[in-house]
Amino acid sequence: MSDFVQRPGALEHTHCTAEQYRRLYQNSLADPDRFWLDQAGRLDWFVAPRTGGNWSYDPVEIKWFEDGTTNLCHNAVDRHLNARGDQPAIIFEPDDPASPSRTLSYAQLFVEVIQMANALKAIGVRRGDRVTIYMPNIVEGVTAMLACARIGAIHSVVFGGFSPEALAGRLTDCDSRFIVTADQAVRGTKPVPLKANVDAALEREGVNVESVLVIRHTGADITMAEGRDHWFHAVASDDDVPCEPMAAEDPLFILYTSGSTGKPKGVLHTTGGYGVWAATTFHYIFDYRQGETYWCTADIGWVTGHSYIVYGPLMNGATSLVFEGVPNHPDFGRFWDVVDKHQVNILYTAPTAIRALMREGDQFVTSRSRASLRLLGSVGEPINPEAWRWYYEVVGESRCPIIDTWWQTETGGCMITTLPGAHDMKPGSAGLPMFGVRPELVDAEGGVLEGEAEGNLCITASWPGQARSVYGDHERFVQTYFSTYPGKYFTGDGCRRDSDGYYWITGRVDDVINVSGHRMGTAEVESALVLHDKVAEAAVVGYPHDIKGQGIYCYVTLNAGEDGSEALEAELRQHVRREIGPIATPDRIQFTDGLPKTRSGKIMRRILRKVAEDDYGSLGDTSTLADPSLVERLIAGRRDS
Ligand code: 6R9
Repeated sequence: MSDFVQRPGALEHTHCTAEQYRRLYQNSLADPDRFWLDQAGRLDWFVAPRTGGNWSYDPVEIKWFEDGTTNLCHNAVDRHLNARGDQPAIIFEPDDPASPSRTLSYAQLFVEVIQMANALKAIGVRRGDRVTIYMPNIVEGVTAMLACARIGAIHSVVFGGFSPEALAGRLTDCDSRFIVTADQAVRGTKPVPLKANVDAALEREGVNVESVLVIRHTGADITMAEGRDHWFHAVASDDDVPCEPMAAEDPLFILYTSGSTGKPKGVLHTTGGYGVWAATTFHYIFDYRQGETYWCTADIGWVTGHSYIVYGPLMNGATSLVFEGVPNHPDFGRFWDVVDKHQVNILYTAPTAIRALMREGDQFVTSRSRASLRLLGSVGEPINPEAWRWYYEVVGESRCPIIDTWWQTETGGCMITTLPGAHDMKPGSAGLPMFGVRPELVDAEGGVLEGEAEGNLCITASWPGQARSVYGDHERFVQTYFSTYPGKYFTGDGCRRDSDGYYWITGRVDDVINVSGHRMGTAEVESALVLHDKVAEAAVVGYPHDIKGQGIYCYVTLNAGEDGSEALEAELRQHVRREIGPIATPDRIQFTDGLPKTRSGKIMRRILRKVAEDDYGSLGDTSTLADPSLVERLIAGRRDS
């Protein structure tokens, strides 16, 4: 097919040819239990599992390897001590390029994980407790996750860019009594007052935190509450802390993510299946070779950081680079400086970063060597072919394969991607299903579409890395993912399959928007807006944005007597940042005297999306609107704004 970009010939996959992929994929569908029990051999187990999958989508109950016991901290750290104790496990590159970077061998990582585990125990954490990690992207964030896994506590990492309000919601939802945080974060020289945010969150009603563990990172002045707050360095010790034997289905972590309705959901992942999925996908998809340096630019606050900064690479004994900074500080060449400085071989980043760097011109890239790069990855949102080509030709000089990995917080790890050096690529297409993944395209009525088709993407059989539930609300899990198309997991994404069987993700088909690779429920932004005392009603939609992929477009109606001024617009922007965090800052706010509703009062978002997109030719049927004349006023308002 003409749209193929052939894999660069010199870089054959070391473990898997296209033919082997076909065979393994077929095996994984023909006998999933046998296939996954084989793959489970990638991990050390206290008790090796003899059962593969035991799952049902109706009723929804998902288990993998249920008779096995293991510990993922052991698999990520301890098991490497004999064979590669002196090899680098983590390279830390700080925000400020003038500050020294740090390299931790597996032996040193072990020591720091033990210290963190002792600190957690000292502040009262026990097996099964939820521990909220609200940290910069630094080594201690990683060791906090691993220390939780070690002692059998459940980590809930909350991205350091979230507001006190958002943090409080995530603390109460899982009744977390412990927080690990730092005095401050810095991103591109901008300080983020993490500890002060924690203090503010703890004032909120319903928050029930006993102890806060504080890492001294920038040395900023902070207040410590006697009896509640503990400096890490004051309570850490080197006492031996053994790895708790965890049943495969014991929870490993909760990670909050946005859906189309209501507040964020605590997606729950368990130990054995998630571990096998993260280890296996990392092995095949990144084709890691011993001695290489691998860099995933995500933050540990997102699932990509969980699976592909921490668990996947470390379980494979890789060297994983942890970057605290941002792509544009001190200038737009920072990524390539880091690549050269640490001789990075594998780079995994997001389309939003690629587009932002592309816009600044090639000289930031070509002025750096990048000779070490061997493989490039993309994740988080659809990558437009133009950005793909730039990544491929300019960054990778047409010698590095690109993997465009489609997956979700709920899937635990990559689900659709080409294998580097094994498959030809198509710019804009994620590619082929991973082992064990059965994608299906369905139409709006649930009819299954065969062959070349476009529809809603479902997965029809469970895989080990699948989320098990929504923490504390299994019914919500069932409703959200298994009720639209009974008997199938519905991803929320639209997708096309071409005549070569390649999958092209077209984006969310629900009320989730993807802003710079961050998932956001439009309902979350709406709830934040209506909390403002001048706002009567709000409707939020996504619209195409050059850099962010999607921008946040807000339609706002005001209470009687209020006027939509520029000052109020700025105030509402600030208000949303305060309520959720900077990632939710509205790009455009349009004041309107009404929202387009049907006579039964349902907001017709289709119309709002079209107006936000500046696309008036295809507004569709507006006759069912209670006030059809409103559409003209919305369009006029869009043009004025
Ligand atoms: C890993 C992660 C999940 C949503 C997902 C989809 C979008 C992620 C993508 C992609 C097209 C890719 N998405 N990777 N779309 N191509 N390679 O991002 O998880 O934060 O839960 O977001 O992101 O829309 O449904 P999460």
